[in-house]
Amino acid sequence: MFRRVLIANRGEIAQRIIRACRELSIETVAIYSEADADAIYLRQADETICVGPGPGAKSYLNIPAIISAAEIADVEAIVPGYGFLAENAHFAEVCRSCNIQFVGPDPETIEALGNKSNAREMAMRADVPVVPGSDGPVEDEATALAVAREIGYPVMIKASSGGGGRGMRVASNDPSLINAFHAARTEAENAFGDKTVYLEKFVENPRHVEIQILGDRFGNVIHLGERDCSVQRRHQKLIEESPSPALTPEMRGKMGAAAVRICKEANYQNAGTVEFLLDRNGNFYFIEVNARIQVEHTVTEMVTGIDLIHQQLLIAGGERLSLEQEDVQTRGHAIECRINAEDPDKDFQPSPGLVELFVPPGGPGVRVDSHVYSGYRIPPYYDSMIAKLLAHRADRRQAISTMLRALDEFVIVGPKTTIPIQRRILMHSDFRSGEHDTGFVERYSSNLQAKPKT
Ligand code: MV4
Repeated sequence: MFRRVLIANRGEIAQRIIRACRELSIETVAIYSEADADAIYLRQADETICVGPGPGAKSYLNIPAIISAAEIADVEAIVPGYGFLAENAHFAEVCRSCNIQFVGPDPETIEALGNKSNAREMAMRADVPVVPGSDGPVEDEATALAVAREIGYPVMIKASSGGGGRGMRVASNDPSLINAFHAARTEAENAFGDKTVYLEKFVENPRHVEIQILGDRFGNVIHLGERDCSVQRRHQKLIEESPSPALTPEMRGKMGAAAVRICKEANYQNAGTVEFLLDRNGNFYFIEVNARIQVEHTVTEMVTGIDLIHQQLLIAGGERLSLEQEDVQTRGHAIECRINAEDPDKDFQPSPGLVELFVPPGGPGVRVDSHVYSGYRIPPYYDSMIAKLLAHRADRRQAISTMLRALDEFVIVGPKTTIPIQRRILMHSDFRSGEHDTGFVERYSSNLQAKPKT
């Protein structure tokens, strides 16, 4: 196993990785920006190195500074967490050329899956259901029209280099498709430096269900069940849960097996997530692979009892998976609320600054992953998530009830947070019955706003 690793991240995930390393007796080197000098994870790491000023581009995305820190601190591996450099194939390649183990998939795999059109083709080769659409990229207007006529409107135009909701457009007829095709290409060229797009049939108000995967260096791949992430707003997840209230055991088995097949096709190593859309009729379709640990990995940890960061480190260290598919058993129901420093009544406008008081909930069935403390100042440069609150109970109804209790108990004085809207979502009949889809928050956003005081 590694003796010493560098953590190329900040906030709660840096702390999460340090906790896992401690348990495995791995020394940790934390990096930080000038804006994070008072971060709590710096006290938990064995060594700390400043890599630049506040803005992410100058610090947590600054490859030469991070690699220099890794060389100076003499680490064997770099753990990227999520965001920043976690899915940067070039960074993984630089790590390799410096003889530093990147704790994630190979650069080739990151690259292959980062191209969504290519990932779609890999899925088809692995006999994984994809949304009806183009065979690979669509290079011209005539081909786009021909594909649309074959699969039927509405269609979605997606940037190959997009993902996570960026670079997508819907078209409902020939003229709007011609328009959207050119607009999408221009937008993709500007955003990603790659104007390649592909076409899919548009699935209206799908559910978002994803499968957690682990793959080792010996070709073993297992799945750890699903997470339902249908409660989101503008592609920002607000609540995740496992198991999905929309899956039958039969669908779960099929989706898990499909996710394992595409990961084997991609020679996938380390922890990853295979994302699917689920339609009203119970059909599921592959959309993309996230080649990293995700924010919501904690939900899977709760129901499986498996520490995913331990697994990442063990796999990257060259160990064989100690678990077989049959060893993965889930217990009960877990829900996660992402507590963001945002004002849900002001269009989720970020609300950084001083946290005067921070008293997280506790008690039976509750887990809080957070880097925030009373007196902490939330820097304006990074994403606004300040805590992940999880409830784990025997069934969904009890998990909701424990989550509501924990949300009420949470004291955060200073910034505005998403706690009030999460409370209202958990009280909503569509959520409670498990019938919600990815359109839920936007559809009900007016009902989910705070009641004006009279
Ligand atoms: C779609 C779709 C409907 N039809 N593809 C958005 C994020 C990216 N991962 C894929 N996304 C979608 N792809 C087809 N063919 C609808 C979405 C989508 C969505 C997907 C998952 C979670 C939330 C979403 C919100 C809006 C749209």
